[in-house]
Amino acid sequence: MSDSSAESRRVLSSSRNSRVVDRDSESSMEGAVMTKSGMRVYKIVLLGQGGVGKSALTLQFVTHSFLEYHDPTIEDAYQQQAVIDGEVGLLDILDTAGQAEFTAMRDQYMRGGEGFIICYSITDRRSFLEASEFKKVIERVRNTDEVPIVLVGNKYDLEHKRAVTMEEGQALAREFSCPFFETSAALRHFVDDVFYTLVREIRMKEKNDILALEKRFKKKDKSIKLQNLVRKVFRKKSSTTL
Ligand SMILES: Nc1nc2c(ncn2[C@@H]2O[C@H](COP(=O)(O)OP(=O)(O)O)[C@@H](O)[C@H]2O)c(=O)[nH]1
Ligand SMILES: [Mg+2]
Repeated sequence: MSDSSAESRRVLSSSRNSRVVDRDSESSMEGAVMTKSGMRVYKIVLLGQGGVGKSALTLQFVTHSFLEYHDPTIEDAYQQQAVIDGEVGLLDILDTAGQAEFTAMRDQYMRGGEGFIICYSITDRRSFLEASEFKKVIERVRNTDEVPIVLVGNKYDLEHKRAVTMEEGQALAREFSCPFFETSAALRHFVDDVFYTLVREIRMKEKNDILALEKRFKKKDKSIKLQNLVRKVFRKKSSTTL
């Protein structure tokens, strides 16, 4: 691993209590975490059955290298700065190592995640079916289906072992209402696209949330103005009739 990649691969403790590398440099602003320098932190969680390539995708994105083996039981977080559509952001990526079953710890990081990458392997049908389970877990924990998600069918370089068609992946993504990529962590194909697309989805949701909030306030503002007007008219009427 090169010096620069070692630097960018800022491995965090797998204990959720000491989750952030530079705790002092981050502050929380209404859900959106910012660094002291004003950089937006995007909390991304990778989910999927063991062996589908979550760690390989994460490490390719962060260190630009492909590892033949990564301990499947290791759950780690990494931070990677990226300029996406001209806007800089710090991607805080949690590479999970668990099943879709509910645990208290999973509940905690599912709530903390702003966007999710659900991975399956195109060579493993079971991992494809499992993807739906992970989507259900997100919905259950977040109590909404409006969470930014990207669906990923990894290992597309292993075409000869394909067990899930691209059309099936696309259909599932339509069901999830989310973007879809077939990737190869081994060849570094569409790896950046997955992470960048998820950041775009998070940004889009944020904009929509703000617009909805503004609309609500405007409505409230309008109704207050109307109430005041009615009061004024009523006061005028009652003073003339006296
Ligand atoms: N051919 C190929 N192998 C991959 C790819 N991604 C991961 N692997 C291999 O699949 C195995 C499991 O990958 P890993 O990242 O540990 O899976 P995880 O359990 O989901 O984190 C490892 O042997 C990887 O080298 C890929 O895109 N193509
Ligand atoms: Mg792993």
